Amino acid sequence: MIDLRSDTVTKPTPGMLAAMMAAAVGDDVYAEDPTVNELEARVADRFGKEAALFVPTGTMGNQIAVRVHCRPQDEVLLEASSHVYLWEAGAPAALSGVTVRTIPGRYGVLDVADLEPHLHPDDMHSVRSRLVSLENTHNRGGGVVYPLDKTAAVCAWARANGLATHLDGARIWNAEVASGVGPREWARHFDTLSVCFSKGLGAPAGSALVGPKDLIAHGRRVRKLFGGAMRQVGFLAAACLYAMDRHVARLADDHTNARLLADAVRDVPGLALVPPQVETNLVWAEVSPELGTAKAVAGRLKEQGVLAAALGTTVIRLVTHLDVSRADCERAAAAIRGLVR
Ligand code: TLP
Repeated sequence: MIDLRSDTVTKPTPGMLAAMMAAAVGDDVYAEDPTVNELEARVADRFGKEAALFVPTGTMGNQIAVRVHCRPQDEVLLEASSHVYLWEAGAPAALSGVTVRTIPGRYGVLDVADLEPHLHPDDMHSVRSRLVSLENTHNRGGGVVYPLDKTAAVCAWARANGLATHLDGARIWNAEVASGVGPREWARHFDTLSVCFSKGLGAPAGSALVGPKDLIAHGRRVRKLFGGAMRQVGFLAAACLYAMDRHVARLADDHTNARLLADAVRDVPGLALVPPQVETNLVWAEVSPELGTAKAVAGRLKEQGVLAAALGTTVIRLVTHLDVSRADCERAAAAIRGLVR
């Protein structure tokens, strides 16, 4: 099976497993795991921030950020299809007593003009606008790189209005490779960012929340509260370090392979790429009724040995990653073209 459901499905490479086996570990709740400590220091430095916190998942990284930036009765402004809202199980309300204002964007991207009308006045009747959360690359937006000038403009607007800023950077590595813009240049606009080692970088688990020392110290207490304080977790941190050192540049191959899949999608009447251009490793396609439901299309691809994700009734997603080769993607492209009866 060629598994294109997500870049989360990868298995550790032999080199990564060897690094995990060789990791020095200790109890991270005592801050005594040397490999976790090294990862936190290295990831903070990479993104030009003071501190970082190792967390099991991207969801936890994002939700710790919501918790440290906001108090109950506060509101987060975010794009309507952002992961923080769409795929984190209602966590801002459930875990932090925070409401979310979802604002439709263009493939996940918001401009200042989209946000401006949603800033609440400082009035006891109103929810308090507190945090702007962006996502780069934007998953449901089709893997688009959030343009740097728009990132800068939105974050400057937020700061000028007393709002904190957070980036869901689960796939910031893909944005770096696709844009040529480095990690510090992306990160410097935000107070905090979360990054995932378990997506395109291929680690089995692990994310980090990165930001100023005081917020990360607060985040450490929240991580305990959320049940994410782990013990000898250097085995996972070793995989993350290995991934960060060796698996970033190769994302360019995933992007090339995704474009190959996109070309096949373009050849199928009844499938429409959304957005029409593929910038990174995510290929989203709208399925028209003449071809059937998304589930039916995924089912037909599966018969040909290709796993696609049916995410909704009319949309499928194909994701390239470390565990699919060029040859696999060529086979998958042939299966996609085979959808034309
Ligand atoms: N995304 C997963 C699913 O949850 C949809 C996927 O297969 O793409 N931010 C972004 C932008 C993400 O895409 C994801 C995972 C997360 C955060 C959450 O990461 P985890 O799964 O580690 O909690």
